[in-house]
Amino acid sequence: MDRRSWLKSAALAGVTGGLATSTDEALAKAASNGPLKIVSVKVTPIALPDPPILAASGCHGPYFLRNIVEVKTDSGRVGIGETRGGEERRMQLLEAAKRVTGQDCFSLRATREQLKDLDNSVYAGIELACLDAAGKATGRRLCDLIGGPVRDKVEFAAYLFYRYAADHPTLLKDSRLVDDRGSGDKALDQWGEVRSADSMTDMAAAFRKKWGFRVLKLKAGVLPPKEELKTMRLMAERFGPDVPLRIDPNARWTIDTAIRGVDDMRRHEVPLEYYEDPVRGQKAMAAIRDYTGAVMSTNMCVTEFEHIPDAVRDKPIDVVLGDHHGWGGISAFQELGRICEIFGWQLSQHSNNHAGITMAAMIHAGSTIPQLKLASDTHYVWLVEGADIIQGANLPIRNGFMKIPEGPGLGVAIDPDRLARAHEVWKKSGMRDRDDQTTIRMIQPGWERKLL
Ligand code: GKR
Ligand code: MG
Repeated sequence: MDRRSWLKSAALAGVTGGLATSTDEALAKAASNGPLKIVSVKVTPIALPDPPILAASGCHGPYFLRNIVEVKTDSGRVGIGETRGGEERRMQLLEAAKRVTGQDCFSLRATREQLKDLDNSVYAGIELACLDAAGKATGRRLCDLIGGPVRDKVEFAAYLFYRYAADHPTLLKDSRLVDDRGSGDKALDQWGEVRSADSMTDMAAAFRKKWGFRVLKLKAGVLPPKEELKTMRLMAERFGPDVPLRIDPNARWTIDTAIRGVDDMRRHEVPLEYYEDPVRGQKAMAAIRDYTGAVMSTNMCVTEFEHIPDAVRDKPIDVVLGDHHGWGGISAFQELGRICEIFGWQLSQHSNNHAGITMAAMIHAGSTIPQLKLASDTHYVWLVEGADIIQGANLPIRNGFMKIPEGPGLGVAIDPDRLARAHEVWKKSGMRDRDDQTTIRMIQPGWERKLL
């Protein structure tokens, strides 16, 4: 066989071992393309429907805000990313877009340096879109590009919020509301009002039935602490010792309440997995930890690398809830895993409201971090079916786990019509920043974030 015919047959058979795969072809194509240069970055602010869930900050408004990033490359491939919403961040993303145009999607260390004066979540959105583009160019999943998975599915916890009914009459009059939700069958969702220990325990049972969650996290700092502790008690009684419980008052409790909280949960044998930010600041957290011996976790007092030296000295925590948006990208979240291991901290994953792109990113990231042994948080259960901006149905949660999406890059794609709709809602609603206080004051005039 002459050289020319051999090359032809080798190409047909696939030079790596007999079988031509689409991955081989994609790799060969990508290699011949050279660097994956960014030619433009599009930033689309969106607003997605949010039910009136309650937290220490008040009540969620009719929509939550996100920024969607699309990185177009010289290969014609577009990488997608999602990051935190809000005007300041959007402006910073536009600045980042200028700076990274002309960069190589694979040169992420350099890009991180270039954006380090901006909010961490800005780099996180750009990094994600570059990784997605790189995955598409090489035919590999995003998790494969960042070290490869150590697990093929990631566990999530039920994220339980007290709440008003989606068709609360006052909230339906909110002038920011621009979709056709109404009452009864037309309500955004059918969970109804959940503002007591009994109704929360029932909702927790329904969450377990629907999504199979093993671990339950109660968002506290909302009702009088007595009622929230009663909720923990009732959930412990209903689900037994094998269902770990978490409680997160988002620093709205006094030191005294937090200490009494531990006593109460111990007395009633609540299987508390960790006590998340009952009080504000490392010193106060350290005092509770020292006095009660409770396992303490945070997404409030250790939220960036600069907070770690003080935390090592003062010992406020046992668990860090990492978040690739807040810590500065998936690479930073992976680095955090290593640091946690060094200091004997456990790692969990924090969530704010998000769409399917972030959901996919959280699964890819979580799959690659060996230290992430605790179930992650996600608000995704609150995103009603059909509202997401990705193609197809919401990503499935089965038995509390989410599988790594298949396909190159993130494994999810934007639905252009849904993205346009969400952007239109952003425009018309006029919402530009999260403001839970305004919403709660519609129902509870004069509401203040007082310590409980
Ligand atoms: O969505 O209201 C909320 C949460 O309270 C969120 O803002 C927190 O950042 O989920 C977060 C937490 O664990 O503290
Ligand atoms: Mg928290």
